[in-house]
Amino acid sequence: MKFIHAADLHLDSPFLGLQNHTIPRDLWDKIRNSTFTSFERIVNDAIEQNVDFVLLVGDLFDRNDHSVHAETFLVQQLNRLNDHQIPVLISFGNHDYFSGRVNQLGYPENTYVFSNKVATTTLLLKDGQRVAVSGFSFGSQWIKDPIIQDYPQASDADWNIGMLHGSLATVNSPEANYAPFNLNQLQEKGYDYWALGHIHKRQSLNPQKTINYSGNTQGRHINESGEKGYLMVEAVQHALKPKFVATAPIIWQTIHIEFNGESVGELPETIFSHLASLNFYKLNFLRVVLDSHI
Ligand SMILES: [Mn+2]
Repeated sequence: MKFIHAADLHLDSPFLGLQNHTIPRDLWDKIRNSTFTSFERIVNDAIEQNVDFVLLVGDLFDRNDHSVHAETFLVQQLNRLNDHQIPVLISFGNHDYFSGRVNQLGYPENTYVFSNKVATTTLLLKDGQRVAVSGFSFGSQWIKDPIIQDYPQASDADWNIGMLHGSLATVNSPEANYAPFNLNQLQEKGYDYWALGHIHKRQSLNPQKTINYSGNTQGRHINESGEKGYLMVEAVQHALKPKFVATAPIIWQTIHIEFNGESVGELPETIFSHLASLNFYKLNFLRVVLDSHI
């Protein structure tokens, strides 16, 4: 059994921070397409690797008023997965909260969208195994209630998975607005895997790496640095093991360069020779910080 855990696609993100810069048209097109490109690569991998299902854990869209472009694109990609009979489970998050009727979305039949109440859907895999997936969609921008309490205990399915867009939170922190939970509450459910969304930095919350944020699929500014993509989660005996796969076409990162008494005129050479030595293999947006050791 293997599946894709992705979250925070933020399709059609406007990259507002770059809007006031003079950027050549073809480069700007690459930037504006990057959230789409990353997701298309995820779907390519799902098909090539013949995964059992795909989980999309919230913030598929950057804004609640989904652009026509983003909505059309999502349907196209869901249709590609539908053509290969790969189920897709979607729970909307705080950026794309949804309180309408899920059957009005017009998604293909492989796609299951969680409503605003916690529910469990059971997938029957080709090898006969049953996978119970529990989740919910945000119905408004903020959810202060600890909705984790509504998740059921693990069932007798072969695998139990939770999808949850939200954050670890202490009471009264700003993050308490996003379906707050604590680690114990997740662990007490007895699930084999928690697919989390909302936090854009990829991370595991437990040493077994079965409670994970996949991070977003394309960084949108310098504070969302490094490789971005999805987690390929695979069954190894009776444990689920995640492996990160990079799909973002653009990487943001901060580079520190030391300078040692060069004149201003010599600095460009110091900077460019350092950057050349890094052998970039994809498009990088860099913040260069000069560190003085004088
Ligand atoms: Mn997000």
